[in-house]
Amino acid sequence: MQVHSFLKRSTLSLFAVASLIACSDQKTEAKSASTEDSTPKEHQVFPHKMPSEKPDMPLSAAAERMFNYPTPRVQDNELFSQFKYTELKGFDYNNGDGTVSRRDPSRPILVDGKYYLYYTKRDTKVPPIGWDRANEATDEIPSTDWDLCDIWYATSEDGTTWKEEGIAVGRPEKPKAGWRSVATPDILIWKGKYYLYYQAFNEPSGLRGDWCPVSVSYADSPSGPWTHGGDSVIPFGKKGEWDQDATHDPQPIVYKGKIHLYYKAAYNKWPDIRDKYAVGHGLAIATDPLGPFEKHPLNPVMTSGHETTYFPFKEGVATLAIKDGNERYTMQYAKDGVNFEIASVVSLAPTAAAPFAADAFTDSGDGRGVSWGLCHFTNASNTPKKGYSILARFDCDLSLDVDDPSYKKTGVWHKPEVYFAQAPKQNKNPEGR
Ligand code: AAL
Repeated sequence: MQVHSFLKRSTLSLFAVASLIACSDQKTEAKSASTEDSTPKEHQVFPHKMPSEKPDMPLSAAAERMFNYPTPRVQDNELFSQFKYTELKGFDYNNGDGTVSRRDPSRPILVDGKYYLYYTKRDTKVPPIGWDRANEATDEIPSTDWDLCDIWYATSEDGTTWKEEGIAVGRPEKPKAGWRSVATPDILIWKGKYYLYYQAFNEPSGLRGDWCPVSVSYADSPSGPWTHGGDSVIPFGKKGEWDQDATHDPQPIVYKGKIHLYYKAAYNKWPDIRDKYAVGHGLAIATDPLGPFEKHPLNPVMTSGHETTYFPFKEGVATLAIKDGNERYTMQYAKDGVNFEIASVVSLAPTAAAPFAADAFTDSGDGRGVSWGLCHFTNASNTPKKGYSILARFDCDLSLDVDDPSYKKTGVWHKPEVYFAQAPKQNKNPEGR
């Protein structure tokens, strides 16, 4: 009896243990099946050490975007830089009375150990009266700062002290294109010759908008003499197209064996909605510097930036977008020179930036970037009645060959006066807004 009941108990226990094991096996199986299928993974948290590549885990939109930039940390980003500024020596501005102005510099080029720079120079009897009074402009009274101008050039050994050499391309006689003003040049070196592209005005700027096609002149030497090579080299868009009446800031680089001429047009603007303007940059491509230039079908290729600043970078092209547009104050990069993506956001960026790019025309396929250039300040005067612009130098580290941590710091500290100078209207006019 005892033996029987022992056996019975043992049998029962064995059965119970076996069932427990079977049951727990089933559970394990079920658990592992559900891990593979539907049970949410263990919650992963973004790591403390910055990953060099996008981690394989759910990310917020902002965290996801971090890995779309050249590097997730801005300080490591070759297309991020601070900008530092130096006053130029060698240019006289007539005591700042508004009658002499220099603006819209070309990118400097280095030829036989000397830098050459081309720019808009105005030397008029009186300061500009403003484009809203363009119909009062005369042969001696400029409407805008870039009205009644010529293209001058200067040379330098260090990029800071300049010697003004004289006029490179002056206004031709009426009615040739540019008789009223020639402005905003940039330079191309192509097959041993030099080409200047510039805005050619036949009327005071402001009359029908900032209306000017682009002309070109060429020379065997950077100091000229310059021969007129053609007008309207970038055709205006047809009526109703974004660039129907502006092709500004022409800036050429040599890329993939061809001349890539970037230009800007302000649109959505004239004649009646000046304050609603937008900017776009177009790309026009040619194999002959005198044209024909063919516009890229995806124009505008940039939708931000008041001027054009393009340079070869790695296998593609980099650009700086200044002042205008949703993507203002960004560096952008396009692997194909056409489809630009934001590479970094910058502060205190140079206006009308024209960096020295040693490989702007060499088509190396491995652009090294830039570390200095020229820019302008259009508010050099204390009073708008004597408005004029000055040229200046900026330094930066947007170069693959420079590694200067002082340009990669993220803080730019301005004195309170800089902010208080941007006072709301009522502070300036206590009587009311
Ligand atoms: C500049 C440039 C073009 C415009 C005017 C002079 O900053 O965009 O050159 O026409 O302003």
